[in-house]
Amino acid sequence: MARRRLTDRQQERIESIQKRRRQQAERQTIETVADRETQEGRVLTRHGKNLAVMSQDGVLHHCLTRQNIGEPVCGDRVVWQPTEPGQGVVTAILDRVSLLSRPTFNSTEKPLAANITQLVVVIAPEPNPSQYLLDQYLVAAELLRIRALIAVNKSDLLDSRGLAELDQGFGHYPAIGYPLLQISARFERGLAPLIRELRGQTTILVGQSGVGKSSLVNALLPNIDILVGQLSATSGLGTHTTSATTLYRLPQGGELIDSPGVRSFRLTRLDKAGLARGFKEFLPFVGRCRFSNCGHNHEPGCALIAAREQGLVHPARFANFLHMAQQLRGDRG
Ligand SMILES: Nc1nc2c(ncn2[C@@H]2O[C@H](COP(=O)(O)OP(=O)(O)O)[C@@H](O)[C@H]2O)c(=O)[nH]1
Ligand SMILES: [Mg+2]
Ligand SMILES: [Zn+2]
Repeated sequence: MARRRLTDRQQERIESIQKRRRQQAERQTIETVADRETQEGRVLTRHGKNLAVMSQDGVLHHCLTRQNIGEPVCGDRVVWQPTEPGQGVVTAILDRVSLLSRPTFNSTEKPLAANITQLVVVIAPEPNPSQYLLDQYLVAAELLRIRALIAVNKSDLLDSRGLAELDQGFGHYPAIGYPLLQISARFERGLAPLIRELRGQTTILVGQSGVGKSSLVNALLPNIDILVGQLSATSGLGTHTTSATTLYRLPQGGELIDSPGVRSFRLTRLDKAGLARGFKEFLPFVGRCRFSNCGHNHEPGCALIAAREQGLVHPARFANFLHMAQQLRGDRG
């Protein structure tokens, strides 16, 4: 027993010495470049402390981060300094237009991707699409203040009955401001309008498992294997797996962030008023109820109920709002 414990302690000591040496080496690289000229770059992906940063001339660099500047994530625009060929140190994170986080077990949020400007919610006739899940994604987009559109994949499976069902369930979204594009990733059909919408944007794909997100990424990025290979080859990133959130530049313009982590993200802490802001067609009616603390359930003088009755708010959207509000209350209780 005594010998065993000693061995463990020795092991710990060795590890701590190694760790200190590693940290020292990192500090030295970081400090000796203080006089090098800085440049801007884009974080394409991260593997622990290792970043793949693309310089403005399109070359990949393996970078570490100077301490106390925060945690750069995929999509960040950063200031960095070269150290040796292909390597550098990130010295600052530039202002983010948006930050997508995912909740963790200890109720903190882990930043996943920065500077996303657009969410594409992928639905398909199979698996059966859920309006509720779609509305959750759309609320998330509104709260992040980013654009959102809906891509109906597997349109090759839609017969006239399927088309009628699609229109019945989802035909009201374009009027709210969410374009509905019919595509087929498998047969590469209908992609041109989507590709146009992706230009000039940094887009992330979300949606239920099985709707065809991976197929769509592959259709939009025919050279993805080469890109992943280049990222893996970027020194220090090790074997880059597709499980890491990664930014790809689309050949026709725009950027696509592929992140398994957000494919099923849910809304976190939020109150009812915040939730109402996530339903953007509600805006003209919010704050116009007779009672300032109106629950929009059956109160007299409720402006939202009136809007629904006048056909200004779709009943399904209103029902989903009330149901989501109930879930929020449930979380708190
Ligand atoms: N019929 C049809 N099937 C598709 C299409 N796109 C993807 N699929 C199939 O749907 C299944 C799930 O696709 P996948 O890309 O893995 O979905 P993900 O879970 O959202 O990434 C696979 O069997 C695909 O071949 C499409 O446009 N049409
Ligand atoms: Mg997939
Ligand atoms: Zn009300």
